[in-house]
Amino acid sequence: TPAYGRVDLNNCDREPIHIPGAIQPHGVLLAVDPATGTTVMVSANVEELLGVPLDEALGRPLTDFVGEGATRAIEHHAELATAREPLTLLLPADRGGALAGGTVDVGVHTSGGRLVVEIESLERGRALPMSYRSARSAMGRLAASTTVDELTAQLAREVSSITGFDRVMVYRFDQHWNGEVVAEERREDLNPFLGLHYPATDIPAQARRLYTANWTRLIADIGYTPVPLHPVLDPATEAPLDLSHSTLRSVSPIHVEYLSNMGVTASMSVSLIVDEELWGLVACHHYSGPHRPSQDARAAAEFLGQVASQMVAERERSDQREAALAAQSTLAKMTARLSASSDAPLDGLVADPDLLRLMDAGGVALCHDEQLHTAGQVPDDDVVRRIAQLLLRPTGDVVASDHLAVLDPALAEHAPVAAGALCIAAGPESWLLWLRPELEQVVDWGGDPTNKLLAAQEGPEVRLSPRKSFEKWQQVVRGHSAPWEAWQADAATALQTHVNGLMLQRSREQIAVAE
Ligand code: BLA
Repeated sequence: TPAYGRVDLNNCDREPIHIPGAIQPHGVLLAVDPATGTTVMVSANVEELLGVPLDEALGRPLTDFVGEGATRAIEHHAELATAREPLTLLLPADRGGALAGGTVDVGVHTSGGRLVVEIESLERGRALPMSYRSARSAMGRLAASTTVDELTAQLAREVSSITGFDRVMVYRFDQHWNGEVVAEERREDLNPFLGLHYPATDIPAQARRLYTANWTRLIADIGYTPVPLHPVLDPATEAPLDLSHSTLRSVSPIHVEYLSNMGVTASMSVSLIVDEELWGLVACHHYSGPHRPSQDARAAAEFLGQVASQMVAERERSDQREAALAAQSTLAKMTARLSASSDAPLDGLVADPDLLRLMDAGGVALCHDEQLHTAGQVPDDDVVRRIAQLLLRPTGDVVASDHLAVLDPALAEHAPVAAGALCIAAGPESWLLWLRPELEQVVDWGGDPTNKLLAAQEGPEVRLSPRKSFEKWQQVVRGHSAPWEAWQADAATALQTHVNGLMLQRSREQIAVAE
């Protein structure tokens, strides 16, 4: 395993980001031995913030740092199983340090058998505390959404108003952990990121794992100097302190580089967890200097993230239902038109523009009695036949692929029109085949003129940026089409059944006429 802070772009997924040995400077960390109640590790800014010289800060009781009242509150809080919520406490004024006499937010958790106490100042008036009433009305607005898109858009709005970040995005993972910005609330003068895609490497596996356990993280000032822990290893175990659940954890330098290249000056993100898996993140950016919402505001954002997470699964199911219903109604119209038309049914079918729309396809091919009928964007006939041959099952099963080149590398060159396909047999010698172009052709990062401008400003020396990420995403998805949905396979089957019935009926009519 590479050491913390010693990784490059190739092994950054192995950086142990949970043991940075340092925190961000907007707070102070004390690790206490619960057996003795005295400090075993402290952050090096303990004198600056709490007035206790570093060389006298170890082996001392909490009262020496925060006074008796606060110590009692902290010890009581530590005993509660539900100690997620931050404590707000008043520190005594009779000692030095920037926090003396002030109101502070205190987070308490255990790690490696130590009681970890994190203290940061509460900047009054920066953020309004989340009241029960405002939480309830925010939940009501989230619940009023009927689709995933509406839900994520509302979540971005709520988190934006609670935290005051310049840009709040909802970032959603796909099955390969690539991501897309699916909702955005931003300061009006900022360029939109909505609809942009990023490769899985931008949020490496160990970070995703950490974000599944700890749901909120903040970088209050991208330009910060990390404050080391003292000593950096726990004297009892020689192990670094695991900061997975710390709110002050110093973040990966590579990620800080990424954010500063983007012009971000402060950042926060909140995990969205569906069925115990990371579904996405609420990602927040600030561009106008340091930004530190109160612990209360962060906890409220996390709470709304949890509420929204629970609504996502339900909205996803209903989105699927809606899409399936819309497909059924399109199908009904198509089949009605087919039945009513006196043309040969297959000619009528291929000419129907709904045939492409039904499946979100770019091209379609129908083969009957060796005859190929096509519509939309399709490759040459022999390529179409080759794709059908690869996917066709005589059993009539629907077979779909969003990456045809893995079935036959020779198909890679046809990806601009046929990266993915869905195929169904419509009879002994006939089949239907829908084709989709590769995703890369569909999504255009430079579509927004401001992003083009941004790209032009970045010199070649910039190795981490949204534009570079987007290019990497394009490489990752090269040759892939958008995935096919289960309801689309169902629609194909329904259509095939209807067309078969119609063909049978027409051939009976022809026989009857001939007799
Ligand atoms: C973490 N990367 C993150 C996080 C986000 C992103 C949201 C969570 C931390 C936070 O809240 O800031 C990615 N942020 C994005 C993306 C957008 C955004 C895609 O705003 C798009 C708009 N990052 C890289 C590369 C590496 C990398 C190439 O781009 C490694 C080589 C690493 N990203 C990386 C690491 C973390 C991270 C290590 C964890 C940071 C930490 O929590 O310590």
